[in-house]
Amino acid sequence: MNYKHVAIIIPIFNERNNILTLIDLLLKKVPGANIVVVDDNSPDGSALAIEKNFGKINKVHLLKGVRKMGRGNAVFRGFFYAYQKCSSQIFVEMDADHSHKPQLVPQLVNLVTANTVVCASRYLKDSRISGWSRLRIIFSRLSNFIIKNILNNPLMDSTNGFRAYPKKAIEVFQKHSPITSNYLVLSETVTLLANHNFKFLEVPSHFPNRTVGKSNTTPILATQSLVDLFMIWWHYKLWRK
Ligand SMILES: Nc1nc2c(ncn2[C@@H]2O[C@H](COP(=O)(O)OP(=O)(O)OP(=O)(O)O)[C@@H](O)[C@H]2O)c(=O)[nH]1
Ligand SMILES: [Mg+2]
Repeated sequence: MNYKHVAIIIPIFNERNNILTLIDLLLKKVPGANIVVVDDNSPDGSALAIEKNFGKINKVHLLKGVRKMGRGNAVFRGFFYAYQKCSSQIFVEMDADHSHKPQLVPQLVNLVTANTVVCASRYLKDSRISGWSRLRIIFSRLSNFIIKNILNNPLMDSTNGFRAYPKKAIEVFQKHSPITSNYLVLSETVTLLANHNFKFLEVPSHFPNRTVGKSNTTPILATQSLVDLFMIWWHYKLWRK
């Protein structure tokens, strides 16, 4: 199968020791797909490593930001680039740290329809998380429970950034810019697309914790997420009613 209609967007910040192996795997598991890596001027030289190793492969694209602007912001830059330059029909977002497995991409892509977004979930019966402390699992489940109830969100896991979107969803993002730009944007896009009558399909996934490189999640970003949740609720649930 050739996946030339697919664009895979990977936001990176200091992922030099993950991104090269991930691109290698994606070139094998999702042949023909455009791979769009969005780097925010990582101090560890991620961009240079990509240029050195994949500079001659025209399916691998590198977008360079000038400073760290958040995962969500990076993914949107990648979506809009792929929409314009690669004529893609299906848009996948995934992390670089190997918590999102490249072999699941074809399954996500094959289930997308014109108005269905397909989301890898860590909280279905056949899902699995490995390498997380009990505290982190409780924190993640609790966050999802709160988000689901406050935003009336249909997903069991709306904080996992491993999804495949149809082209129409990107057109919604172009018309209605999300108001958040970090991790909570994943919950915001669900709310935004649900308001535009999109459906969501969750598929079970295995989520191993990163073993290489450092987490970008900080206590400040976690606190920011609470503020973002309030902003999303205000903007989409209260203000728009
Ligand atoms: N371009 C860009 N990428 C980012 C930014 N923040 C995070 N990322 C990337 O977004 C993805 C998710 O970030 P992680 O650091 O893995 O966050 P996390 O999964 O909550 O944390 P871990 O569990 O420790 O992996 C990774 O590929 C990061 O490199 C950013 O500001 N800009
Ligand atoms: Mg991660």
